[in-house]
Amino acid sequence: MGCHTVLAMDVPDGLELYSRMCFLRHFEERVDVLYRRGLIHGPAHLGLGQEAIAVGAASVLRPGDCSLGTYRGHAHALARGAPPDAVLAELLGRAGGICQGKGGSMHITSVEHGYFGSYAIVGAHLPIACGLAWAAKIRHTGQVTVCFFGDGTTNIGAFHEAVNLAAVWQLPVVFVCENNW
Ligand SMILES: Cc1ncc(C[n+]2csc(CCOP(=O)(O)OP(=O)(O)O)c2C)c(N)n1
Repeated sequence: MGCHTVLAMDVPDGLELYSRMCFLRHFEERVDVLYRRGLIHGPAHLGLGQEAIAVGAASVLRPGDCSLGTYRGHAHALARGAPPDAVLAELLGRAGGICQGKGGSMHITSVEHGYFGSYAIVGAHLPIACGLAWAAKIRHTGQVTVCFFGDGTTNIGAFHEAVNLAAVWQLPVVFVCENNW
């Protein structure tokens, strides 16, 4: 798929984007309430204040494109179209959760929606993003991979290896640093 196709795609208007951001904000606020009540199994890392990154990036991704996030990944999964009830069920450890209740907050994944996972290990997903991008390149699929990471990732070896590989192999991957410091 050529660059012109991306530019011609139907990007939602500002009101729609704002509405999606508000949804993510309310979702995270409700998760916070549930966590404080002791109903969430394991940790729950919220993305409060980072909604625009998830919504903005997802708004220009096509259905076949790939994205990956950190353990702070609820919004990224939802922004790609993962069903909110299944994400919430996952946080509650229920069998109907998006990972059958076995992954929890830090491992929200929905390959079906192009979201190739949230990763608890800082920096672990950057080489995986390179792998997805490499597969797209050698198969000439035109898919783009977007990999979100926190600023704390930049002192991890895998970060340096991944960005170097991406540059040397000219991979169709975009690394997005969410600096919430
Ligand atoms: C390889 C590895 N080392 C250490 C940790 C422990 N750890 C969990 S969160 C975190 C800080 C990450 O900061 P940042 O990437 O800026 O993300 P933020 O939580 O601020 O969104 C660390 C060091 C980890 N999960 N993985």
